[in-house]
Amino acid sequence: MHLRARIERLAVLKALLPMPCIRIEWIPVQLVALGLLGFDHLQLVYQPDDLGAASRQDDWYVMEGVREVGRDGTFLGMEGANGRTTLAVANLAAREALIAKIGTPELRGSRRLACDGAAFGAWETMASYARDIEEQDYPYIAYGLPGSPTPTINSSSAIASLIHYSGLETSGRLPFGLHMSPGTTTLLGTGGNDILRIDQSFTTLLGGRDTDEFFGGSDRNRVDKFYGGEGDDLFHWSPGFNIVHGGQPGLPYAHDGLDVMDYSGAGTVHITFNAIGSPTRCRTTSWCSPPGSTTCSPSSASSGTTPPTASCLARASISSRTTSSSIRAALTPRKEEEPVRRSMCTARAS
Ligand SMILES: [Ca+2]
Ligand SMILES: [Ca+2]
Ligand SMILES: [Ca+2]
Repeated sequence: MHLRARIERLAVLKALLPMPCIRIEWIPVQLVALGLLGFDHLQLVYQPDDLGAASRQDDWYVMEGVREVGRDGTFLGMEGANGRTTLAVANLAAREALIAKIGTPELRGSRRLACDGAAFGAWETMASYARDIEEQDYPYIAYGLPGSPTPTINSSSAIASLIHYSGLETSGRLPFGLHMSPGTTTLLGTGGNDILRIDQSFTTLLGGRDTDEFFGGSDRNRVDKFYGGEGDDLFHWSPGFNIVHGGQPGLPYAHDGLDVMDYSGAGTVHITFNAIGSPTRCRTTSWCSPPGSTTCSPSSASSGTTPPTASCLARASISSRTTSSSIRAALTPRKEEEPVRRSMCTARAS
């Protein structure tokens, strides 16, 4: 047999072999009892082989973010984080009863993200990160307005984060027929040290536990949001109006850590305090001493009423650059037993 004929035959045989696939799908939220705002709910499924798709969905594995109501609040949980939960088990139904509950893959706009020998490894990686997200106790926030201090943290955020960590080249593929599903631009950090960057895919970054470092984007017209979570986190300034929170919504201030805002190279930085918030919760190290150096010294220059109870620490390096930046740091209360109220520090570099 000629070489070319052999190659063509091998290609045909390969096409006939069952290949594992990772798919992304959507389900209207009313079907998963979320009942919030009419958004669609994303899920990832692992199809052990790509043959007989519609009839064998009972055995497909599923991973999805879920809304968990606990005594201390509402949190983002992960269903199927073991990587071996089937659609039948997750939905407590099989065959026709399962179709009646969640429809067929076609009705869910099922779309392949990966369909090759690497799919299993990518799925295992996703499951590992799903367990990490499950342990983070991120607050579940169905929708936060783009310019508000509130992030969107929902099931779509979990799915987008898992795809990011899997390393799959998905080019932002979403299920066919998806309606509204906010949260896909939120990246959830891990329980370890993370270096997180704003890019074309993510405009909201959450560090979670441990020491995390954040880098912003260059688009001045977009509001980027950063939330350090627990631990001592470091934020680098970036152009435009951004929201920087050393902790995250609902996190007791005592768990926040000592977070640092680095304005090196930003130009002149002006820091003001929100008169509505309690000024006793903000101390700002705002001015470099002497000007032009990168050494910061404690100051209460902005309001004259700022006792030294550290919550946001800004490093300002005065240079000849004229880049402007406006950054708001929303801070949660220091005392754990206090209700969640924010005091604000607003920093403007010009
Ligand atoms: Ca982290
Ligand atoms: Ca952190
Ligand atoms: Ca922190």
